[in-house]
Amino acid sequence: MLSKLFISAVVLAVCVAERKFPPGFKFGAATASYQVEGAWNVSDKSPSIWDTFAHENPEKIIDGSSGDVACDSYHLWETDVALAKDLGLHFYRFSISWSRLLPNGLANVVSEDGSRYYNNLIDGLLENGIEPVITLFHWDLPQKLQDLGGWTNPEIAIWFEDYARTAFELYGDRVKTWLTFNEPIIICDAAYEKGTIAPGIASPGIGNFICVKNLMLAHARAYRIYDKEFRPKYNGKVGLTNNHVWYEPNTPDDEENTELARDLAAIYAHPIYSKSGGWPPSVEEFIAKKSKEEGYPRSRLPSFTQEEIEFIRGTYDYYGLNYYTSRKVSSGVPTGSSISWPSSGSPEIGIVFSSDPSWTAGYAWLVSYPPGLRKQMNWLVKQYGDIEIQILENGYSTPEPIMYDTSRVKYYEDHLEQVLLAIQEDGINITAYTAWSLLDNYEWTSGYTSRFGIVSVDFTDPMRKRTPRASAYYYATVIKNHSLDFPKH
Ligand code: GBH
Repeated sequence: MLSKLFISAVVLAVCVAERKFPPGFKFGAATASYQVEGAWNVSDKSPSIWDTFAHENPEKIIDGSSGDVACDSYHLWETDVALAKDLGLHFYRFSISWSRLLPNGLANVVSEDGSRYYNNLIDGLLENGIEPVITLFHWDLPQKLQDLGGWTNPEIAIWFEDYARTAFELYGDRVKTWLTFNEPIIICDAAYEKGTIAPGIASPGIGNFICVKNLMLAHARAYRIYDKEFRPKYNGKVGLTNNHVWYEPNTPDDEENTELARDLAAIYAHPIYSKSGGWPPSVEEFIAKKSKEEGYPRSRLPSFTQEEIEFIRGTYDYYGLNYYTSRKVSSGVPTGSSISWPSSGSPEIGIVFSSDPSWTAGYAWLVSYPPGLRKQMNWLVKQYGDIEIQILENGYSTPEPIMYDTSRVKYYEDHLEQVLLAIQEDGINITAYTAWSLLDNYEWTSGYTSRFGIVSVDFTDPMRKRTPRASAYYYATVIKNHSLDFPKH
């Protein structure tokens, strides 16, 4: 009798649990300072490289716009908190504008206005039962530091450490999840490839590699001061989030290049997450050989000292993953659009990217291939072992501000299904999922022409009216049921 009961209970649990998320799994949504805050010159805030870039190069932004006002979240943050609460979000991921908090870039002056703004936002979230998750750097470097070389000046690791310490001191008592960097691949690779995004410097194969070395050291410094000075009293987690495009070979002949493309993207992960530390060996070898052939006296990829390798290795409490799209890899010389990312290929490796006919074309670069998310996570676990993965961005855009956004609902459902498969079938330790974005916002060089929000924003309205879309209701229902299965009405 008892065993019969037990068996039916198990059967029932399996059926019911099928599309249920594990207890404690967290759902959130994300934004970034330059994309939502506006108030670009309020009080003592100094300009960031995106203020400069958008103001000086309107022709490089599809609609010639800037983030001067954006969603005006600097003034309307309470509305954002209320929306997050209505959605039932467990956490809200936002970023600090470095030049709003430290107008001088360096940590000698902390802006009263800036520190009050983030204090209010953090307290407002906590009062509503929403965890604040903070990104320290989501691309808006203080212009003053760019004038000194930005990410190509090795001193930036120290500037960043001081900035991070300021933020940990101010907010560490209430903020338990920190990201040092959002998508280093965009900060270094995309930024230096063609000069089409801030800071607008084209230095492919050189600037990007200097940038990643300094960025790795900056990350490690921030992590280590957290470890030493803040973890004992605050006990939070520090990591960063990488954007991965899942690559698949076009033909069996493209297998080797495809793995090299994955490794090349992992120069932003390997120094931190691998057991050995340092650059991925395949990449180190490949760039050294190429540099030699090109007549350089040394590799274009700067080396680390053994001390640096050890200083960076292991500086993480979780793996942050931003996943949007996938590409097929074949040999060839990339050409094509200068403002799209992922671009048409990798000139470094000599490969071109394409989509697969079976993958769903979305708006611009955003081809939807949900299994790519699961495959990417399996690849990461194979590389770095049994790491905790937090999905810190995933989302879909449309060119029009439609409210009944069925394509976005489908994108979310299909990707969440892959998250469940990765947890249930592959046993991957995924603890969080984040929708990009809570709001329509300033989509970098696409300006306001690409809408990622589950909540729409009317950019013609001085009050920037926010209206939840169908996808917001869908996401709220998933969160409430903690499952992809729920009664439909
Ligand atoms: C993420 O980037 C970012 O974290 C977020 O800020 C962004 O809004 C979101 O995803 C959606 O794009 O000027 O050539 O880079 C993902 C990578 C970066 C791809 C911006 C599209 C615009 C073209 N995206 N990029 S480009």
